[in-house]
Amino acid sequence: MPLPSSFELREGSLPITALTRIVIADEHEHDHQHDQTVNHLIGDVQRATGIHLARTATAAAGDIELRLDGDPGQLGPEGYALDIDEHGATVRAATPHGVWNGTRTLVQLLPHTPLDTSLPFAHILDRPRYEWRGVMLDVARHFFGVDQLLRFIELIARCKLNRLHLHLTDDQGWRIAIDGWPALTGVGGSTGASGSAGGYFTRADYAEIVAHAARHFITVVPELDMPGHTNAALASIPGLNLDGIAPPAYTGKGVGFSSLRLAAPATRRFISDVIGQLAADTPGHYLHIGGDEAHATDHAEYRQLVELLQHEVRRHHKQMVGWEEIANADLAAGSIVQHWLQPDVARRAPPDARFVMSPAAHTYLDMKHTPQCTLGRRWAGFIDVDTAYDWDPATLIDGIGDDRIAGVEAPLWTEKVATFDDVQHLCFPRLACLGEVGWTPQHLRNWSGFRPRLAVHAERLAAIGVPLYRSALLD
Ligand code: TNX
Repeated sequence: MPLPSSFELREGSLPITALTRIVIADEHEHDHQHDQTVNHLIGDVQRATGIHLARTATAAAGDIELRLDGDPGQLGPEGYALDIDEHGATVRAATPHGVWNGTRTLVQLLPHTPLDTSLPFAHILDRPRYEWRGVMLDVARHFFGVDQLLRFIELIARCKLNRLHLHLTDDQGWRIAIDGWPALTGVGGSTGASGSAGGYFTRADYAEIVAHAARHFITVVPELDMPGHTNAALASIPGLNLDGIAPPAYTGKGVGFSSLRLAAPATRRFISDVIGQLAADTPGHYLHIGGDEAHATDHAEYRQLVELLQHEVRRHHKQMVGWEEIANADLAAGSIVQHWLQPDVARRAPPDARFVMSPAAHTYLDMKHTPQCTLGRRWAGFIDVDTAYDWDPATLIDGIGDDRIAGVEAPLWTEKVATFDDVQHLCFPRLACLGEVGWTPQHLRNWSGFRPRLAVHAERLAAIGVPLYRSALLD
């Protein structure tokens, strides 16, 4: 999970014993990322088998070798080859990320039963369909803290997802401390949807999340939603309002009533400061500026504001990402448009823009699985695991095929999601469906082949205590 792009399983198996070692060549011993992958693998094998593997620099028969000498042309930045036979197991990739992906596959091949600690003979050559395989968590409507985010990162990594999009601000809350603007978190961070407690990340918290994500080869994509969805900022800073009067906090679940205004005295400095700090604190290439549902923003001013945001993002050498409505503005080359609802709006993007596909009817994790579910909403339809799986990103927008698609992402909006148990119930196992949509070639995917593999994946999640959704489709 997800299904590799090519593989062969053969008769026979390689025993993993207390004598098996993990081999990394001396010259890579100081590669920090590679080193973290080894430590992860040691921990995972120990959890699955009870055996603690030692590490060494020279391979002997039966060892597990991690090699960085893969062919970049064949494997790309994330691909790997995994060979398991009577001589041992070898993961070969061109990058540390590829080795990581290969070890994730290796761990899945362990039977996860205490009496059997062998790896089946296999030859796998694997690389993802898309470079962007993401999940979005809305920490603005309901706040979730650092510990919950660290756990979330570990769970999404199991689906070979590699982007964590954090929706950090909205009408109901502002969740990231910004130097020089203490009211953003002092006021805007103190509220949440439905009267929930609120909360926010300090810069150190954010750094901790980003670092944990990096250990799992996940890039954090932070979103500051502007110019709409800004009531929490407007309520914190009177100077963001034309009349200089801060509106009251908002704790409902409506959208489309708030807006930044170019003519308000603090707007330009605010935009420059919040983007500047987030760009400095974010090692990934992307900053998401929101841009959705700006129903309270005049059309011409919307374009000006998005273009100003784009200017700031580019000044800090980041790539701008925005919801599909940004296609109404004049987008620079390389912008990423996140499609969610209206293909006709998304396709206004210029020919050099690329797309992240988040079709609400297949990827919105705040939708109910079935009419019987108490948790979740209905507006985009019911999304059980088959619906989350059975769609092709290349058929959503006329004329937009894989050459223009960066990848896929599933958003979890949290107007009505109050606890981390609820987050997990809505995300799992649906995120495993998304993981395969983003990874596996379309012609190898079909629901009937996926179903039994998803059932095993769900059992493994349940075994580590994830309060996941039990779909009747997997019975
Ligand atoms: C639409 S999707 C929104 C969010 C809501 C969500 C609720 C998008 C870009 N905007 O503000 O939370 O619907 O499902």
